[in-house]
Amino acid sequence: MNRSFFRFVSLSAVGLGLVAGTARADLSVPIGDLAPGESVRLSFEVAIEEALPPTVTQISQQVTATSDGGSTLSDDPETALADDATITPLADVVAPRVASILRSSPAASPATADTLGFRVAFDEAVQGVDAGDFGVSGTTATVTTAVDAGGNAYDLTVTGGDLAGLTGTVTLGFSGAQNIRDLSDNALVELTPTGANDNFFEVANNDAPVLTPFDPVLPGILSTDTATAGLTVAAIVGSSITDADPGAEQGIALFQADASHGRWQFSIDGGSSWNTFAITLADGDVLLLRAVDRIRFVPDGLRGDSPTLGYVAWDQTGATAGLEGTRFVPLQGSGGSTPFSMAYDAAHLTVTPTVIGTYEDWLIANFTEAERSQGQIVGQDQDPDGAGVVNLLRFALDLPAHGSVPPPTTWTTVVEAGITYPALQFSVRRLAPGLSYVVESSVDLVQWTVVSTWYPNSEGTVTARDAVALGDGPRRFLRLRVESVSQ
Ligand SMILES: [Ca+2]
Ligand SMILES: [Ca+2]
Ligand SMILES: [Ca+2]
Ligand SMILES: [Ca+2]
Repeated sequence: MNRSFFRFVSLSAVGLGLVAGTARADLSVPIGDLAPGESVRLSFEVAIEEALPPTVTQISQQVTATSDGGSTLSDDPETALADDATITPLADVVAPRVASILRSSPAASPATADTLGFRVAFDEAVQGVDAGDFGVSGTTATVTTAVDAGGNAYDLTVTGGDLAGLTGTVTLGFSGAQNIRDLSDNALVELTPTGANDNFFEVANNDAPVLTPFDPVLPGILSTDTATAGLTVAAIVGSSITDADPGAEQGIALFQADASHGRWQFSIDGGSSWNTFAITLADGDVLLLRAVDRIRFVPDGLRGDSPTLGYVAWDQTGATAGLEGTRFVPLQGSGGSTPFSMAYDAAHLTVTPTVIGTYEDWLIANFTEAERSQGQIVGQDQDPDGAGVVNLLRFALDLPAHGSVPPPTTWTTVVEAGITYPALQFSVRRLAPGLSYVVESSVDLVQWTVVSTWYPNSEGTVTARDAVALGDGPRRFLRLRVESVSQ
């Protein structure tokens, strides 16, 4: 077997004695274990320094192991050397190799560290090693330092970029610009380690976003505002979301978006195209939207509404990155290193009806959302202002919703076929399903008889005459009763 063998041997180290004209040297060169019959070739380059001009003689010896543990030299061992000759080894022609890549700080993966350390070892002394010889993937962090650790090994530090907020895999490799070479200038070509290759970390460095709920109230719209530009998520959440990670992205994960008289839509292309969606808590999944994405409510064109949006904060990290506009099923945990905040918030929108058709619409048009949540204020039989007129009458007779009101009915007379009747005149709603107006008469204020029943009409007023002509019979009383059947 022939083995390449290179070793620097200084003349003094091997005690080469020189005499004029002829030099003999006894070289003791460790060559490892040779089995009997194996051989190894020793090659030296001999520089004759004092000759003019200098001459160089190559000395090459074939050493063959013998059965008694000794060796024989198969080539002529004697070569003439000039006085004061020095011997230098032949150039190293073997490229260096990567011996191993190991995790050094922290020592194991997965990890939660903002700075990662690798130790890269080579099989021989190398030169030209610096941070620029390496690169990492899976992160925008970089190899910032490469420190000689001795033993042909270097300690690399990976830090910066998104690493402090990253949940994912960070893998170390060599950069295309690496120019590592051994001490004889043989370039590092083969980049796969001959030994261990622990060249990656799984990191869970993301800090979940933190949402501080503030019950945002969105700018109100009319029931005819069916093609608005909506709002960006950023405009909805304001400054309610923070994130400990550098350069963190913002977004929301909607878990509730409901409405009674219209539909929610979102756009992930700045409002060029809109997608209708509905989410309720029971769905158990979320719709992911970035800060730049838009949300709008499309009313049914007629009726008022109080639609709401429920959401947690979403930092767009990990497996959810790039999933804006899609359902992420399911929402797997929140807080910790997840992309979702622990806290949730609810945004409220009021759609004011342009035609009041129902008692609910009338409430929306005249009471705040906070007031509408209190039955003692907005109940049909409530009189929150103490004006002697309950809400249902204010609604049915188209009276002001607040404060004192004029008498809701007025006396008049109606002449039919030459006969004059007393009559009640009052306002009615133009459109109010379920609402009716009943005029009743009595002679004793105890027994009441229905005279006529009326419904909302396009005129907005009703003149209801009595059944008995003016001046006939005993004194009579008329009254108006409003009935409401919820729709
Ligand atoms: Ca080499
Ligand atoms: Ca370099
Ligand atoms: Ca972090
Ligand atoms: Ca984060």
